[in-house]
Amino acid sequence: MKTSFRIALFGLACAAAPAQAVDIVFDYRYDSGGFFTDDRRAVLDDVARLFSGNLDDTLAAIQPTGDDVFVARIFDPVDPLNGTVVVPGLTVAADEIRIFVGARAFSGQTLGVGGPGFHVAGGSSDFVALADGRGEPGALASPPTDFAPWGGTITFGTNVGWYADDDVGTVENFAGLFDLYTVATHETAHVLGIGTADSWFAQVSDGSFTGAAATAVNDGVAPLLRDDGSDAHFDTSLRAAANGVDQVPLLAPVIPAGARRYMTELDWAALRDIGWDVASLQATVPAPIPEPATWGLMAGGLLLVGAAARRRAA
Ligand SMILES: [Ca+2]
Ligand SMILES: [Ca+2]
Ligand SMILES: [Zn+2]
Repeated sequence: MKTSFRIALFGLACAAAPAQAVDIVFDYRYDSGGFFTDDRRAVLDDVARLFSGNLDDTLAAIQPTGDDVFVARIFDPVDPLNGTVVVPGLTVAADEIRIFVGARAFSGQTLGVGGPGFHVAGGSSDFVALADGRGEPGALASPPTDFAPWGGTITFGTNVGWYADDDVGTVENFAGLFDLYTVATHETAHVLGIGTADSWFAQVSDGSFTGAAATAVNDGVAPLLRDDGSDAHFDTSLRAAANGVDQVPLLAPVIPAGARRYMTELDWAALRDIGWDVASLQATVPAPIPEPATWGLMAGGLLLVGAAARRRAA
């Protein structure tokens, strides 16, 4: 009788936790100013679930043993334009991408700054290759065709008003505020390599991004990049579909107040071009987590199974 109980439990676990490959983890240890209140962390959870649910890559763990050494360094989450810090003793689980977040008052109109971290690895050549490429051979190719970071940094500006949406599947009026979901999604895409990875810059030519998937989505024309010397963003003249609606690409450099923007097909296509295993070009919000009513049903079913098992045992 216990056997049937265990099978029921296993089925429940499968239903509740669909398999996902990449696991984005936001890390708040550098949030010295207390910027990340519960409602803001909930928005970042949505951003993590959006990318975790749509990127199917398998990334090796970085767990140095013996003579192997891994030292992770990041832009300082509370002062990213002026310094870097070492993350003491960081190790990285399989499929994990750890993003350290912070906040500070930027001069001017900066909403956020984001990018991948760095590292120094030493020891066996196998371990160094694993730290550099996490088992993705294209990340070690020349030129690189993939990108497999261990994580990075995002810093949000504190001199603007933020909107923390408790349901990113709906858009309401938040005039005058900046949308945390929009900006956090934009900056996470930078951590994942748009405008930052070698596999991105390997496909930049004459002010355009020449990746095949992005070009196909952009009506066969290599999408134009913002002409500011960084080649890190799409041009604001571009339009691409998000939820079937035309939108400026999320990875354009300007996000107005009061506006929600999603990852468009062009933004996802660019991630695919730089090496990510993107499941869908149409993802805009994360899949819903089970409603409390659903959980109640599941718990009820579980209790019934348990009761049946006990009865039979008796
Ligand atoms: Ca909403
Ligand atoms: Ca990959
Ligand atoms: Zn940007």
